Order: sequence, then C-alpha cells, then structure tokens
Amino acid sequence: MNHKKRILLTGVLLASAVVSGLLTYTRANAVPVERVIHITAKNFQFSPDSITLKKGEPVVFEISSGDRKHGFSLRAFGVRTDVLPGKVSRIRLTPDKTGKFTFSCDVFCGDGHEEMTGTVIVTE
Ligand SMILES: [Cu+2]
Repeated sequence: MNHKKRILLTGVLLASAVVSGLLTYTRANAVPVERVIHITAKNFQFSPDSITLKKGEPVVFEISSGDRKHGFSLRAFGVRTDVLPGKVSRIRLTPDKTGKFTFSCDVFCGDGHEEMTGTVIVTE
C-alpha cells in the first residue's frame, strides 16, 4: 500500500468513527418523545375530565381555555399553570407514582369554579 492510499484509508476510517460516534451521542441524548394531551377548560369543566397516564411515561398537557381565564393545578405532582384564552399553556410531567389524583381550576372563574375538577389516573 503506498503512502497516499494509506492516508486516504486512515481518513475514511476516522470519518466513519466520527459519524458513528455522533449517531450514538445523538441517540443517547435524544429528548424522549412526550405524549401530548390536549385539555380544554370551559364553562367550569375540563375536557377531558379523566386522563389516564402511565408511570414513567413523559407527557405534556397542552391546556387552552374556551372562555375566560382559568387555572390548572395538579397538586399531587406540584404543577400548575394559568390557562388564558387564545393561548396554549404547557405542563410537562413524568408521573413517578401510581394512583388517582385530582386536578382543579385554581383561578376563581365564577359560580361553578369550586366544581371545576378532573382526575388523573396513573397506572403501572
Ligand atoms: Cu376556576
């Protein structure tokens, strides 16, 4: 093998090592795919008002309002957000426990506010 061929071969080997290294790195650092759950707050109700999640599965709640300002609070997981008309509020969550948990509106929105609740069920 002459000198030029050896250099070329070395170059090709190095390049493929870099590419495979990059691929491995990208895979290891990829952001986990989150399940998107759309929730609408309107007229003192959340829709859906029952959401089933899997423990350890990352999800993002995309919450919007169909009328006025509301809140979304899932106290068992220490998360909440304001929910404003014309805007999508996001909450990212990876449930680390199983059970039945209540979420509720925590921004006073009118006469039906106190009953504005829903349930998150986390299964194994
Ligand atoms: Cu409310």
